[in-house]
Amino acid sequence: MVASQPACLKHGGIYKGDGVPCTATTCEPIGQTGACCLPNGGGCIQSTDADCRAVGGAFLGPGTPCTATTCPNTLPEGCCCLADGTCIATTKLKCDLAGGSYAGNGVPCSGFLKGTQCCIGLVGNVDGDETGGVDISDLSNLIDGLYISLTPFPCDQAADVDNSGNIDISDLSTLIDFLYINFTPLPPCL
Ligand SMILES: [Ca+2]
Ligand SMILES: [Ca+2]
Repeated sequence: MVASQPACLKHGGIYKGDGVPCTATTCEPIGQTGACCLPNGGGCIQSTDADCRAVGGAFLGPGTPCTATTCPNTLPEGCCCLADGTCIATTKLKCDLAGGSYAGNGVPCSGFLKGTQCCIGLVGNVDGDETGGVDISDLSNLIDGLYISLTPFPCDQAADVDNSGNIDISDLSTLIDFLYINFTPLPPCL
């Protein structure tokens, strides 16, 4: 609507300038989402103009879609597990924006991980047995997966015993410490 600047601000509006006419595109609906190109080639998310600017992105306009070619993504991807338990391959930035837990660049979402929260309660059930118990069979499974057969773990989150984001010798020492040395309790699943 056309109004004076004080009248506009009084009603919480955004004053576009003296003499600027109202056309179909003058005023964008406040809070409407559209495509947002993330900085540094981070790809596209759907967000409001304000949220997009808050992360340094470029807002393409309300109602614009994110397609495969809307904004190029040149950043590495890895598995991101969301609060609802679904795991998707995406970038760390997008994962952080979605409040997810990023497993690391290049870490795949295994078939077991995808769509399920495979690590429930505490980490350490490396062999993924249904009881969830942590014992010597989890230790041998971890050694086997790390150094012998290199078989993928049924649940990477559970095998990341120190919650560091990757699976390596420090998970082995953490598990040995828990089972046989200091019995330090294992951390909760991320
Ligand atoms: Ca087990
Ligand atoms: Ca680890």
